[in-house]
Amino acid sequence: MRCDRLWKDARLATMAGEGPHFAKHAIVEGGVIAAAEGRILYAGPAADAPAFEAAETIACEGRWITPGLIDCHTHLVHAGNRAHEFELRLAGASYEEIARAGGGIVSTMRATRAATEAELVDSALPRLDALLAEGVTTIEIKSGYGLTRDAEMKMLRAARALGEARQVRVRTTFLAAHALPPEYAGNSDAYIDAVCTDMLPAAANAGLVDAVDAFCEGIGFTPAQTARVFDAARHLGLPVKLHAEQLSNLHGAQLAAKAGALSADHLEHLDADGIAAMARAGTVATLLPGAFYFTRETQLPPVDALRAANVPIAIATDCNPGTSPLTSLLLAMNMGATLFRLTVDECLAGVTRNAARALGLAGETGTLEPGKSCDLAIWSVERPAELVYRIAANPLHTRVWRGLSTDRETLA
Ligand code: DI6
Ligand code: FE
Repeated sequence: MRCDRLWKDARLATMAGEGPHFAKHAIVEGGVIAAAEGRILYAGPAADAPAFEAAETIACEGRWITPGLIDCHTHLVHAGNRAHEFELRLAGASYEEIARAGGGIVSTMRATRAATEAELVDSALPRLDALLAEGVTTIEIKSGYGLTRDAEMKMLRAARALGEARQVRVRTTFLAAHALPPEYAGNSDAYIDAVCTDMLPAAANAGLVDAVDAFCEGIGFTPAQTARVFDAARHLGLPVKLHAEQLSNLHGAQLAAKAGALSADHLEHLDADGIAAMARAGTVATLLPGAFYFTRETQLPPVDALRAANVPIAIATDCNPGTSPLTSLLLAMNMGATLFRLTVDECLAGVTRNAARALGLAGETGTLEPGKSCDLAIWSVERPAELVYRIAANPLHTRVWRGLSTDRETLA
């Protein structure tokens, strides 16, 4: 059988199959992967492989191959930074106090509105490159710092442009319901009107929106307002996700699950009813340990209960200037294990198969299976646990996106 490329002498963590995400059947010693036209033809034991005639063969010398990593929750596109607020917090101010005093998300909004699309792309590229250098092949990028129709669309165009500038799959998420812009002070329902009837339809009609998100929180929007945003998304045929139960329990996860959400994210204050609703709907629980760490949160997400209910768990960086200025998905995995007591298997599934599902991409990427995009991360490690165990180390050997090695581009 002919193929374009063949990776041989590899050890595979395919992340495929049912049940425990990283069980024995997902591990292949003496593995090969064959790809043609950017798709996986075969990933499994060399002993069982068809006789491939490859245009190019790559010797992996026993290295481990995982699916390319997926960062399924980021606010990668934004202008400026919030180092000053970090200093205020070190001096004792809380995130909510800073937000209520006109800082927080609104301060990034001002900088983002003032930036051109090209400036947004330029400032996001080093963050994107840091993630790609760790084997990320798919990334979600949210709007939410423009908070006008044009500024939100500018952010989403910048996100799309990042996907052109680098060899990476970008999924955009419309998050205009992130914070109340000052021009609507005291009138949040009118802002939600604008989000639902003007901003979202315009961005969606321009092809800029892959999913719709909101910040359901005391300092964000109410469940009723969130439900209106979800209705508008449904009318446009767009999937939804939600920032839920980060600072308090407004039962956002239940609302999201009832709307068939791809994911509910953060979830420190999630309760049993929320977990049951997510389990019924198949909604992914995206945990964001970088935000937990950076805000010095003490309320842990209910990991044991999520596990018991078989809710799929994803892990993401939440890369944003206010609560998670983090551009390492490997460190997010380490934090997921250290802070949330996730297992190595859960951490790996959280940045591959379950992250794909959180983006509606389960059929496209996230496991090493025939038919999927040939997105690979090839690692110089002895065992996959090293990917989770090390702090600020990067054992990536080669990143492969759609069958093409991109190591020279991203690591040069
Ligand atoms: N939750 C978060 O952690 C980020 N957004 C959200 O809804 C914070 C965004 C920021 O502070 O800039
Ligand atoms: Fe976020």
